[in-house]
Amino acid sequence: MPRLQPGEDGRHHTYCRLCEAQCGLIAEVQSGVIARIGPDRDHPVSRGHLCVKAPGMLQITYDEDRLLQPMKRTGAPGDFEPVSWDSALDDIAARVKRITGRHGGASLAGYIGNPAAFSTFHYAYGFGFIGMFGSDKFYNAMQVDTGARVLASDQVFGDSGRYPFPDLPGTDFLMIFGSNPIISHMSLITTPKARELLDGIAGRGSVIVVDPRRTETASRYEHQPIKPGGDVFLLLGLLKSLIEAELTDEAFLSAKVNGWKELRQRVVAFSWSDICAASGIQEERIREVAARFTSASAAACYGRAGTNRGRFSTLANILMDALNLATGNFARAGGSVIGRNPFEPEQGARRAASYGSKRSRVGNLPLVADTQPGGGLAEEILTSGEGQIRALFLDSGNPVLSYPRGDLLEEALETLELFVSLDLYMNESNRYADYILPAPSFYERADVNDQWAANAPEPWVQYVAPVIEPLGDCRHEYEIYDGMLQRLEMPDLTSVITGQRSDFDNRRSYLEIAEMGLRSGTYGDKFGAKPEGLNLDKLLNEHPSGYAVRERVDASRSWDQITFEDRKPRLWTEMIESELDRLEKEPLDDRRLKLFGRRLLHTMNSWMHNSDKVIRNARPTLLMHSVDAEARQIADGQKVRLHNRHGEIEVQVEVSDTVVPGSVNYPHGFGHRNGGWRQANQMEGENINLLASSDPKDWEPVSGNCHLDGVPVEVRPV
Ligand SMILES: Nc1nc2c(c(=O)[nH]1)N[C@H]1C(S)=C(S)[C@@H](COP(=O)(O)OP(=O)(O)OC[C@H]3O[C@@H](n4cnc5c(=O)[nH]c(N)nc54)[C@H](O)[C@@H]3O)O[C@H]1N2
Ligand SMILES: Nc1nc2c(c(=O)[nH]1)N[C@H]1C(S)=C(S)[C@@H](COP(=O)(O)OP(=O)(O)OC[C@H]3O[C@@H](n4cnc5c(=O)[nH]c(N)nc54)[C@H](O)[C@@H]3O)O[C@H]1N2
Ligand code: SF4
Ligand SMILES: [Mo]
Repeated sequence: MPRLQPGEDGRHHTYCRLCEAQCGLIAEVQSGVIARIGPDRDHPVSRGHLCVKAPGMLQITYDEDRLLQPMKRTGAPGDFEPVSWDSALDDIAARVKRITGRHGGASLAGYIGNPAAFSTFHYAYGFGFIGMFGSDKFYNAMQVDTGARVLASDQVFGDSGRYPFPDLPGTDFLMIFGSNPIISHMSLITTPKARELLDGIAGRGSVIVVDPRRTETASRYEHQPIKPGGDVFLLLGLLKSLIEAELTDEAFLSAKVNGWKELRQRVVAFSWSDICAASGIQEERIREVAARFTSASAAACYGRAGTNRGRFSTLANILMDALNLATGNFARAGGSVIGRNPFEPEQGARRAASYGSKRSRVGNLPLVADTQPGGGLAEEILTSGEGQIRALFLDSGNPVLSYPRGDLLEEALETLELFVSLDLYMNESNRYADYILPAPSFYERADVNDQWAANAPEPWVQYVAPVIEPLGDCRHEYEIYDGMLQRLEMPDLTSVITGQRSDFDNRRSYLEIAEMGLRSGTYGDKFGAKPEGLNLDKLLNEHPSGYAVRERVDASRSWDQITFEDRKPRLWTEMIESELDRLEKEPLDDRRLKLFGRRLLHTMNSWMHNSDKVIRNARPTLLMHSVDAEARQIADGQKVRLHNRHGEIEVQVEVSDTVVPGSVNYPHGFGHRNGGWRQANQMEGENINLLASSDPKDWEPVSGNCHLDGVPVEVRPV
């Protein structure tokens, strides 16, 4: 069957690029318009799975509030008028030239947000653009999302870009810390079948969900409630139990792992009374779980968003790695594994660990994976001196809602000499921009699921063409960056990234970056030398639903992904030692309520709220335990004021014993008032990040991660 052209009537193979599951989809085009989004039952892994957000994205694509023309600011924040691409790009290029001429390349910054993670090599060319001016001001959502895991990987495995994940199809005993996969569909693991795989594990053994809330996932499996931020103590307790019961494989640990002896010594020194008080879990229970972990034939522990934004999240992630290693479950089928990126050479890229070699200008924090601490963006803009940010390129992000103290960031954004945003909408952040340049939704874009295959227990690759051509005057982000470079008489991005010269007239697309990686990578055709291997054409034409490169991840090859010379994980580094010292000194604060977050099935961070399909059932409420509600004379459904020294918001209470006493819970990404998304503006809900601190002293010092879960707050009836 000949392949359909973009916009041609018929059934188009595509996949969802909203979350890591990347479900295979069929888009039905009628009269040039996408009429329906349905599941692709032929997808080798998702086999028909999808959620409400993929069809929701169809509404977003055709949303009348979406921007389809370049917009230029004409007055107050939010006042824009449409302009031509030429006038926008000419003016932006001239201003970039003037600013970098006067203040140097370091005055340019880029923030690239979450949706770009699912757009092929988007970070590479977005940050590549900023880098071409000599700037290292790269910002993204890392310090509100993955930062602690990224730093843990740098320390333990020598590579900030590789993440261990549980080999779910073979696991018998899984401990999940701070993740709610029934709603989020998993993160830093790529699988569209989370529920099916977790059900399988529960059938063979156990799934224990460690969470301060009895989440949708926790109530389906075995719930272990914990105090917000208590994970690091529970993990110390689990390791201590194993050591005391002599259940660790000491011969293996001394042969295959560096630093266990030193870590072991420090772990046993923590007292049971501190461990139990800080986690809220009894010693017997911790010992029981540790014994079950070791007796399972294959076990793994895994942590995500909820173990990334606390006071000691990096250490918690490192202790999870230690638990997997100490029980012999690392690199074992059904254990904790590290997969291979099909877009990297066979041996895996050998990245030099860069941690600590650079620090931020404001706050003097060590950069993790060469990324600036996102919570410091406002101060970097406002603090004068060398390297002050004068121009910002905000691409696929909404930091006014996603990072702490958006109110301060709003003030800073308004002082920029140049602020350019690439987005589908006017949001709470880019309403301060000089220009908003309209980008296509993923249904209007070709993509290949590049890096994510590395995190898949059942790895596949898929390459899809656009279902329809970009609507209106939208342009792919890649083309927008190149359009500016061309006007500045600089080389185009692909030639810079691939090292292969081309010129603007026969410019090579971003897909060529993927093509080069795929063909030279593990599963590639080696440019013809291995004819049975893959290239993009073959993927598109012979495997339109995606191609499973292996049935299962090769667990034993996880060792090869460790980039230290001796291929041994490290459990003892200067950073680990200093974090343990800090942990010993940190006083327990049980006086105030601790605020932590949740995700709703029917929302996507801060931005899909203009689709009634998506938000139909999304009503944010403050969950509060009955004990805490009674103590404050607060009734179910009542309006309360939530406040601390950073800010205050008024929200509605839902008295619920699903949260642990002493804590309250509210979803993030709300608080729309004045974006261009009219329906979202009407929604109930407030921005909880107004209560989070934007002061670097309050963040995790080693990672620069913002403290978003476990934030002390007071709650009073209004
Ligand atoms: N308190 C609290 N805060 C949190 C979290 C939490 O759990 N609790 N979660 C954090 C997490 S995990 C994340 S990832 C961040 C997300 O934070 P950000 O990445 O800063 O923001 P998003 O809400 O993802 O907003 C994405 C923007 O990209 C636009 N967009 C969508 N698709 C495209 C596209 O293809 N191209 C372009 N150019 N634009 C596009 C949308 O219109 C929207 O304006 O939020 C974080 N903030
Ligand atoms: N429906 C939907 N799906 C999404 C998203 C979305 O916005 N909506 N966002 C996507 C993105 S960007 C990401 S990063 C992933 C994230 O996916 P997940 O990592 O699964 O994140 P969450 O669903 O926020 O779950 C975090 C859990 O941590 C718990 N938690 C909070 N504090 C603590 C703590 O101190 N200790 C422990 N043990 N638990 C704690 C919370 O109660 C919550 O249940 O989801 C993705 N999928
Ligand atoms: S789970 Fe939902 S949002 Fe995630 S990829 Fe699948 S359809 Fe898209
Ligand atoms: Mo995220």
